[in-house]
Amino acid sequence: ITLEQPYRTAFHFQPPQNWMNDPNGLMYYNGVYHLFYQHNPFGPLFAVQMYWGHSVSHDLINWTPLEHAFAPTQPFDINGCISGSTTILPGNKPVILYTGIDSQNRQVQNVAVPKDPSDPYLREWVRYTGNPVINVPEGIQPDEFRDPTTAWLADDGKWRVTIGGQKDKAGIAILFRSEDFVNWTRHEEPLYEVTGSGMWECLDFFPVHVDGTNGVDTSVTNPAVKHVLKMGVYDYARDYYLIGDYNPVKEKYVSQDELTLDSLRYDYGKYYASKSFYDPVRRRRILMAWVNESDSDADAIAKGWSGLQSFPRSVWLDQNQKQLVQWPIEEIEMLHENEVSLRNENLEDGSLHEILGITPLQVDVQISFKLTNLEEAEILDPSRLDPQLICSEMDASKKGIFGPFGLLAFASHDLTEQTAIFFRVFQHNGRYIVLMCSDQSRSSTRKGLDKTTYGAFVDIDPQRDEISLRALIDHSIVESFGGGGKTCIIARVYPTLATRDEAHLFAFNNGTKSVLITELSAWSVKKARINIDETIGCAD
Ligand code: DQQ
Repeated sequence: ITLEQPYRTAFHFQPPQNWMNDPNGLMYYNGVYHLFYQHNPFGPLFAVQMYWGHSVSHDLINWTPLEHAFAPTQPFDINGCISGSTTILPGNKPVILYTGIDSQNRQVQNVAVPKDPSDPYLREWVRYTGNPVINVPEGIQPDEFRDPTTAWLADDGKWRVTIGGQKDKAGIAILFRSEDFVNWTRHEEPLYEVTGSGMWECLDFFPVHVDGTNGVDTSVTNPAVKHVLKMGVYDYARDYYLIGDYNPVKEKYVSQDELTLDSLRYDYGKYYASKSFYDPVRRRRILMAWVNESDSDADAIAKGWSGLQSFPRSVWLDQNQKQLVQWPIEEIEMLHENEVSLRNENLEDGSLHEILGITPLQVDVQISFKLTNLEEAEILDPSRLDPQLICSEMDASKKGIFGPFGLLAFASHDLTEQTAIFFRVFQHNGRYIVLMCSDQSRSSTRKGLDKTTYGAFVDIDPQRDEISLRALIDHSIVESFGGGGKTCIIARVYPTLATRDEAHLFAFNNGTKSVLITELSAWSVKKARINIDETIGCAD
């Protein structure tokens, strides 16, 4: 039997079947990239008793599925092998530190090492018999202590690791130290804490160069780096991050800005439980995250699967040192074909330009716009500054002056179905401000889907800079990068009309002022070999 699977992806990672959530233990080891992930092998819905799925790759594009790395079988993880990270110890020795839910439902931290370090794929992992290596600290609830980061080594020769938790409604990054990776001592003070922010999970803590796009290995601390602390804020299911300075002697992290609901996020759409790792081959830091479904449990059961990983992104500090920049890893070019391009085309009010010659459901598209006479731009209503709210109220159908302009993805020929990724430019406090939206309100004729529209500002100056958008479109996901990766938005969509040969991709302008497309390039993206399992194929 061939199953109809219109929403399975061509180049976004997903397991052969069933439920997947967080990426775990990302690493590069002896020529191979490893991705572990939270997996429920028994069905397409979340289950507490998680397994660690495991796939390997030579290029971060094609992935080979292996046996599970961990199943919940030991007293220290019998109720679930939940999230964790890898650290490469001196002598090129990988070790996993992960959270187990023990027989008394406590979240404890366990270590595991490869059974045979010379196995190129590190198929089997041995859990240390002395686990757990870290028990729930005093004053922390037993179910609020999880997801150890990759550890870092300080000049005193001791490893540090931070683990998320909460204390009296404050989110905390609890800090531990160890000389041998087995005996860990808690540092009295957390690395960082924020009153009232609730439980933090899936922390990530890493250095970024103050200058340039190269990544930095996790243990590096020197004046040429800043440190990023990322927290998964459980109450909002959002990954927020801070930029600041880490002092390993004082054992304190000092952030440039405070954490609020308006703080920086890697992605303003569906994107959670992210994790980064340093890739020594191309000297970059790579970021991946869990992208949840927007359809229902019943739909997941019908599909037989749930959850994607975001396409791997390189991440670095913006020149202004105030935010990060993310960009799809260059390996995507291996999958490019049928390049089409266009230069200097004016888009008048109400115009649509169809991008032909590509496969609209598997495409990588980049477009840049130039605007002139900006002084005619609308004034932003100072009482409505929430970008997501502006995007939902002023959706792609609402005409403005500069904008909405951008792309219509997953579009049916009559535009009944369309996912609009677009910009608007406003005047605000004597300057120009660029808003980026991903409007899912017309993405499908189906009911019962989460069609929330997302939005965020893009920190560019439209007087000086062109406004660029890149979108990775893949059957039921669109990852959008505004301003060269300064603002990112992932959305999940489930079109019913815009499928197979019926889908279209357009550039559009629905603002009264015309905008100039300075450059457009688009490529069809070939199907990657991801966890190919012949029991569940696409109909084609
Ligand atoms: N998912 C894991 C936890 C983590 C949560 C359980 C975040 O370790 O805190 O599957 O999505």
